[in-house]
Amino acid sequence: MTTERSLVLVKPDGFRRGLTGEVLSRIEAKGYTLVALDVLTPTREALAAHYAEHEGKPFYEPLVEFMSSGPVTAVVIEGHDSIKGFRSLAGATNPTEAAPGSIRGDLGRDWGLKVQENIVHGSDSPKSAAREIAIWFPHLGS
Ligand code: IDP
Ligand code: MG
Repeated sequence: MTTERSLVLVKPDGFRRGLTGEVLSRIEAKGYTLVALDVLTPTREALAAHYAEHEGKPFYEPLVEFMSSGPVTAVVIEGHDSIKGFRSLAGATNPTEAAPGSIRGDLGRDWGLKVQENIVHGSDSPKSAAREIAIWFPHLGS
């Protein structure tokens, strides 16, 4: 059996709305293991590294503003195919289109803002996961 790690963030909207436990519960109910967990308000520097691929896009500044607006819960999860599995639990980026049953589909909505507040982040590939885990949990070797 191979294991795989993914970096999950419960974003500031999820924290403010009291949905952190609900997200963690869905991760555990799915069968993934929690490897590390931290509650913190992200710095703009950490977010610039985390979201480097989006620099220059129209939603980039609103995204960094939103993500630094309050506490997030950063989590490393583990399990076979957990990167794809968590993306499936999370649902589509746009919460209006995210399927019911998914975190974003069940718990998220469009608030008419410049950035989609969609409750969670999940790594999109093994390469992204290794890069992101090093940003949020530098003590964890990948
Ligand atoms: P993902 O979180 O589903 O992987 P990405 O394309 O990596 O989506 O975008 C990162 C985050 O930026 C999204 O989760 C969402 O909060 C925000 N975002 C992405 N695309 C848009 C957009 O077109 N308008 C507003 N916000 C967006
Ligand atoms: Mg992404």
